[in-house]
Amino acid sequence: MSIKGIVRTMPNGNFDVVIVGAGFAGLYMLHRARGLGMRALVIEAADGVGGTWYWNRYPGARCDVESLQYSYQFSDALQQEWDWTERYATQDEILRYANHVADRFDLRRDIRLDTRVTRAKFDESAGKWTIEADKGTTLTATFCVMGTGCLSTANMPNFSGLADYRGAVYHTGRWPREKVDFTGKRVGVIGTGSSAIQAIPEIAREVGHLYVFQRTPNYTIPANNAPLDPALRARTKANYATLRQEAKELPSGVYYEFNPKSALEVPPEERRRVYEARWQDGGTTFIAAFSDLITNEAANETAAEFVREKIHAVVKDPKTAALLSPHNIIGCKRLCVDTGYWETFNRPNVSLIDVSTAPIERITAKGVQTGGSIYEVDALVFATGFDAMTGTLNAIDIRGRGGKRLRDKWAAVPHNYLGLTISGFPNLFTITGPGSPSVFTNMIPAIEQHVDWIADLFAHMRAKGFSRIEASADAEKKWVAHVAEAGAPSLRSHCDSWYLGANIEGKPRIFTPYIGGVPVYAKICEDVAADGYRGFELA
Ligand code: N01
Repeated sequence: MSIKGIVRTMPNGNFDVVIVGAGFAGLYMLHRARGLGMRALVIEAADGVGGTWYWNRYPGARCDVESLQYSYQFSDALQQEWDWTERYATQDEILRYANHVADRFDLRRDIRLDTRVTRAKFDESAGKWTIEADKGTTLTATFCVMGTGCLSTANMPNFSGLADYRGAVYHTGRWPREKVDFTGKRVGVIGTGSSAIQAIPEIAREVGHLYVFQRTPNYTIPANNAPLDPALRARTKANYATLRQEAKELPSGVYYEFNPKSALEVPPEERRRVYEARWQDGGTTFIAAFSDLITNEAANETAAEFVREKIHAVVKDPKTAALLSPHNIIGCKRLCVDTGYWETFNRPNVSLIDVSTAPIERITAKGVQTGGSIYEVDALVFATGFDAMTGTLNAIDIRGRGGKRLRDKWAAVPHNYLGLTISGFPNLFTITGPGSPSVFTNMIPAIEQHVDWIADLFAHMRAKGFSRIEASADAEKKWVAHVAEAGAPSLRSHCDSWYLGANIEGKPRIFTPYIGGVPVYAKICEDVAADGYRGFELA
């Protein structure tokens, strides 16, 4: 039966496609599905749209991709009418943008909020997915698309005694809607990743005293954020088509200047000049200062040393500066971007507590116990990251053919084909899923590429009268091997980070995202489609 046929005969509760998540992936997938005349519904756990930008409303939250690039490009009218106000957009502005998109394209009537999907099961005889959510919701759909995000399941370390703690507890990735008032309070922040590095300077300004519990020091580059120059905004808008195309031709999918030279082929003075220029310019472009910073350890060390010197130049207390200085690979973990992070440690109301050798032992009723001391705090902020890439999908009880659970299939390796589909799970799609470039690129264009590929597939299936598609086991096996092979030369695949699941106890260490670059990946996806959806079985 064609998709069109299914639409006509569908009773209530049956859909052509159910989309999980109303972040940027879910919103655009709904728009495209509707454009194909499909009956589509988005289910979202939050009580608003925006996905990651709905949940991560901690103080100082901003995107580390420049606002002029971190936006949809599917509608030129949309990109022309929206005016970003700063170089790096705040969480609040991005959330307003997501809401604007939902209204502008009249998406809300097909989004069910405040409903968490708990189970999705493929019914082989009907060839449909049954999707269950809390509050007794059960839906059926020919296709199920997961737009659940790469960083959406908060990681809460299981500290003993946490239940006895009498203060307030927050996680940066689950920040409350109402303003949290830390004025004059004693606050502890656990973690020094991207979220903490953005939140710490903001929280420090408000509190009586801030304790930062650091297990691993991190690299961060100043954002040099500023109001957006209206002339730059106008110029970008006038040239959007060209700029977007240029970005698609770069491995990272973000247009910034790449230096083709090795860090080791230039004299030290030139190296320093290049690093200084990137430091002054600000942001993650620092890691593109030379071509081999994430492939050659000696080259990487030159960049790492430059940042350590900067830390020592800014942080007045040499002991604190030494403690803040990382000695691992720069760019192994995603490079952080900050506003006033190192300077914050010169404040008299901020203490850095090293928990690398003496880990947090327990949380007591009054605070944090480590190294034989108890740090009494009125509030605790967990900036402890996420069970990335697979955590949210594994939290849903997803069952494919023969009742096989996805969580079991992925127990050792998150097997997938193109990061989009999974053998044994027909008609199921994962937008920016494990095995796709996702977090190594600009997320919104990465989402658009996946959604467009899925929508084109739906159109193809309708044209050919297919209603079922499944990745073959062989194609999947080859893709997983290719993802591993592409990752091998990168220093990122050998050091501890959430890219490998190293931040979650007991999680298998697999380098999950595809690091082969946007142009290579997009070409593979295009070729697969042009080749009659090579590697898939269509019925
Ligand atoms: O999480 P993280 P995040 N005891 O996993 C520490 C994106 N993002 O939310 O390194 C003590 O990076 C942990 O220590 P260690 C971005 O892609 C983007 O900050 O494991 N500490 C680490 O310091 C980013 O990479 C933006 O030793 C513990 C911290 O918690 C990703 O989200 C902004 C601990 C977790 O850092 C995740 O960033 C924010 C324990 N038991 C986030 N457990 C922008 O766009 C964990 N930690 C700018």
